[in-house]
Amino acid sequence: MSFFDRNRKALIEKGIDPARLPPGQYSTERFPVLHVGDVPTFAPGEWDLTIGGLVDNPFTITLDELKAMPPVTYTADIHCVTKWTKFDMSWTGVRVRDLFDRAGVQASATHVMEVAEYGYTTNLPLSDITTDQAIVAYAYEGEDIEPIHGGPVRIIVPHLYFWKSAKWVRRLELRDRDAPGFWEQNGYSMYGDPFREQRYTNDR
Ligand SMILES: Nc1nc2c(c(=O)[nH]1)N[C@H]1C(S)=C(S)[C@@H](COP(=O)(O)O)O[C@H]1N2
Ligand SMILES: [Mo]
Repeated sequence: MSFFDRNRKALIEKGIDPARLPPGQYSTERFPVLHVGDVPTFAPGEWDLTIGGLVDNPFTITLDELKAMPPVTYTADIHCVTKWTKFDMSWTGVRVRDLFDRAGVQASATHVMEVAEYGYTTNLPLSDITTDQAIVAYAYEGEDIEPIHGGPVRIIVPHLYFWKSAKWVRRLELRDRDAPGFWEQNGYSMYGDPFREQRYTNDR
């Protein structure tokens, strides 16, 4: 039996529905750290987030202002394209769609580019970042997100592979067409649905 088969079997023994594990993934209790480049440090008050592009009222929000908005907390399973899945991760933040409502999204907007510190980018359809669970997250398991995991603030879009959740996010840009972000320019899927195993550019 392969490592993956044993891992799936262990889930059943633990009473976890193995259907929660997407094809080609294994479950881990660890929280791996994955990113390109250095971990940025932000002085208190330095981090902010801009909502821009095809919106009527672009604005920039500080961490204090973000934390003053109505928060949501939920648990979700996170799937990384490097094949790890971690179940029941608890995230707290503000719905991206609440920020977009304040900005007034123009009718022509169809896609969003997440832009992070040091220029990491990732693209997704507008409808995927305006779900109930798509948040600008500032807490993990009730604590501030550690810098290595994207703190002070990262995106969480749990239904897509984790590279679609930018750490150290600084800008959300509304656009009228799709364009590849960092990993998407380097061979990864424009969409990235774990349950359809859309890892690479031509996976359908
Ligand atoms: N800014 C930034 N965000 C990023 C990345 C990155 O390199 N830079 N890597 C992505 C990838 S590939 C993954 S799997 C997750 C990893 O998040 P973690 O380190 O908290 O597990 O962050 C995503 N967000
Ligand atoms: Mo990843």
